[in-house]
Amino acid sequence: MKKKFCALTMIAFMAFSLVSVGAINYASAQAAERTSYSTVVEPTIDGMWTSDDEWTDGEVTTIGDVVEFRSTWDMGDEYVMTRWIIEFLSDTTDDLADFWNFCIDGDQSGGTAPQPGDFRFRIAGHTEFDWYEGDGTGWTAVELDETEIEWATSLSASPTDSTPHWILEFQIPKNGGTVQLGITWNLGLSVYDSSNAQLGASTWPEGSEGDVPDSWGVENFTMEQIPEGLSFGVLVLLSSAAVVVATVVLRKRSRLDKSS
Ligand SMILES: [Ca+2]
Ligand SMILES: [Ca+2]
Ligand SMILES: [Ca+2]
Repeated sequence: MKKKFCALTMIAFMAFSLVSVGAINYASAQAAERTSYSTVVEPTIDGMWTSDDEWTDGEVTTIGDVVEFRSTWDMGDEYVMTRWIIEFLSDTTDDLADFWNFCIDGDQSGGTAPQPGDFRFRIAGHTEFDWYEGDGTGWTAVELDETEIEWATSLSASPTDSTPHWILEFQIPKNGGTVQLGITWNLGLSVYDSSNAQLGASTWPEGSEGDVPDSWGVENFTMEQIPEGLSFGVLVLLSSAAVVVATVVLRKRSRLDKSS
């Protein structure tokens, strides 16, 4: 009788684990995708919200309450352009060791290490800019034409947060310039505030690693402009719901793991 009970418990546990793993994968896959909508207001790349409506055409993606970023895309004069604003809400201090890392896997080939054709740019101290390309095992610094990217940072207030914080704006051609970055990207973002070292680097997708393309998220793009209903509040609610689902499942799993 005891054996039968144990077997039934084991089967129930395995079934629940399968459901739980499925739920976690679903939740994290949802959290690791975003969409770039068509540009409505072409931004001025000056490292700040130049006008109140400058970035209301981009879907908001968050890293906790630390970072908010948006992107749009359009057919530029020569190339397909993507334009970005990344607001590092919790970094209000100018430190040499602060950094922004932006990793691009333009053919969505993934991998456990950066591959040739994967690119990363890194801005250290909000002023030093470097390009890197994957070499199959890590990142190698490469000289790319400086016109490849237009970027600017500033420590300024914005409609997102009236406390001055670091803001990065940039625009890159996706299918032109000195490298072909690719049209649909997997990407990884990490930012670091050296005045808040205990927080570590904040990454999108959360928990991703800059050196592991398999852990990066997907950026879809659409010809559509951002739907009016897709407001900031809706996005926050959706992402909060995903976190709650993942947390509940993880908690249930860990309780079961402990009891098994
Ligand atoms: Ca601007
Ligand atoms: Ca800082
Ligand atoms: Ca790749």
